[in-house]
Amino acid sequence: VHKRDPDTESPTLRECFRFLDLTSRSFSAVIQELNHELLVPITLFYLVLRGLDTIEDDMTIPLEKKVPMLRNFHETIEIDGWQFHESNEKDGELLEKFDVVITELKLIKQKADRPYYSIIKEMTAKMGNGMADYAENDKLIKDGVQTIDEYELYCHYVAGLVGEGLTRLFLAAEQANPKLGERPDLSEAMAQFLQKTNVIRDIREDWDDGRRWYPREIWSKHVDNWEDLFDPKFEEQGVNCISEMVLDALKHVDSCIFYLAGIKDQSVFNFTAIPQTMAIATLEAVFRNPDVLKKNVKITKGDACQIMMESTQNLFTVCDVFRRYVRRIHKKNDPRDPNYLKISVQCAKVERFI
Ligand code: PS7
Ligand code: MN
Ligand code: MN
Ligand code: MN
Ligand code: MN
Ligand code: MN
Repeated sequence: VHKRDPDTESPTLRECFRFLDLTSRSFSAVIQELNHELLVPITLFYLVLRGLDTIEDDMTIPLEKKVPMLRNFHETIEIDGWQFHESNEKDGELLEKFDVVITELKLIKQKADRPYYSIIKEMTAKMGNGMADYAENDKLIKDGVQTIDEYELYCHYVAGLVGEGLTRLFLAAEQANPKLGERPDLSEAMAQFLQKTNVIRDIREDWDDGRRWYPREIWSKHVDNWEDLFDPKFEEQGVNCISEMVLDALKHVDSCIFYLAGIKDQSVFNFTAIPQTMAIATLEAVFRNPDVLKKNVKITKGDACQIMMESTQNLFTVCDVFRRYVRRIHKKNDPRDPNYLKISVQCAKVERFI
């Protein structure tokens, strides 16, 4: 049962939900199940950031044009009727009809007595500037992300800020424990875990687009040249590199569980828990899997369905999912992997903790 009520929705809002379905592989269903208070603000937050990401991802927009577009996007969302017809990305249609999002944003700015609009605008400004820094950086050194710190800063811009914004929306709606407001590190961990999983899984797709987010500090321990990761001759090194990236992502798991303990509303719990459990299952699917270096690896429909059911109950059932997939990673761990011991210790820690 959707919490939406298409009969009373304005045509522009209905169009926004159509765009949500069109542009979101993983978030559309969980967003549409959100409670009445947060449904529209979070839908609009998603569409604004999806628009921004479509600009970031479009490698056909020259940097001289892309960088100011990213930096100004929080102002652009206030221009009545604004549209963009020059994107070659798969989600380009959203930008072509972006005026409908702007119309609905204006309505929540006026209607809501809560600061939803200003949270969306502030997070958009920060994310756009962060994306622009990395886009420019790439031009200067043309060599991708260097250190783990740099990698985590990028994940902060494109996901940590989403986590901060979402937590502020939940708090403004009084649907999360106010203590979460005093623990920005927990929101950040939730976001780092999702973004790192996305980066690990998308290695091939991103590289085919001419981008790389794995930090040199990690991949250079396994191969001399980035391209070698995709050479079948170096398959074992590639798999070991992915292992080290997975190990790095697993350090956020404990904090994610703490965060979820602070959510009051069931629909917000489902919305925050499902992406996390899908992420741990994705990490298991990519772990020691050479296919990641060739194509996009996905979890099976059956697994996704089971995870969905377990993630819409309570924290105990969510912990069961985490424990199950961490056990599988632990079992798949290979003594020939240079990080064998560290991975084993990290898995054991999570298995005990949760
Ligand atoms: C507002 C729900 C809940 C504390 C578009 C949700 C792309 C992984 O680019 O689409 O296709 O590979 O697979 C989402 C923390 C952000 C982080 C970030 C906004 C959770 C623009 C998700 C979604 C914080 C930058 C989408 C970070 O993956 O990526 C809303 C708490 C957008 C969240 C991007 C990535 C999200 C991402 P792609 P995907
Ligand atoms: Mn992007
Ligand atoms: Mn993207
Ligand atoms: Mn057009
Ligand atoms: Mn990606
Ligand atoms: Mn994707």
